[in-house]
Amino acid sequence: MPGATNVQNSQPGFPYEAERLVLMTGASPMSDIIIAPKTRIQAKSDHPRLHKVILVNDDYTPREFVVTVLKAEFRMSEDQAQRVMITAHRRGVCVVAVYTKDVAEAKATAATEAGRCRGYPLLFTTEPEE
Ligand code: TYC
Repeated sequence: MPGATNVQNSQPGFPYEAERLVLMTGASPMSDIIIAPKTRIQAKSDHPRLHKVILVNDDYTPREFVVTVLKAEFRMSEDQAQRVMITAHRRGVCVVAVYTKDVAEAKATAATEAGRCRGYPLLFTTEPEE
């Protein structure tokens, strides 16, 4: 189209926002008006947000079982697992580790399931890091 302006940015994923962008391009007014919707294209980040796995305290799961699950599912040493368990026990929650979203969710589910298999209400949750 003669005189038209290309509103697409050549960089893929470039964050682009327009209220209502009107480009007048030629003699016939109606057909040459381009209205771009208000849009924001979010670039896929090179560093996707990491997600925390959080251990939640309860009154029933034995301490030693919590330690066993932490060692098995999160590859912690006895000492690390003891510290994380006792922090959750005292404060209510403790961050266990951070992973990509998929890995964090899979590990939290597997660790919660390990408790459930034994009839314990042991709970691991996930949340995105700031
Ligand atoms: N509070 C539990 C008890 O006294 C032990 C425990 C610690 C359970 C941490 C869960 O996330 C937890 N047996």
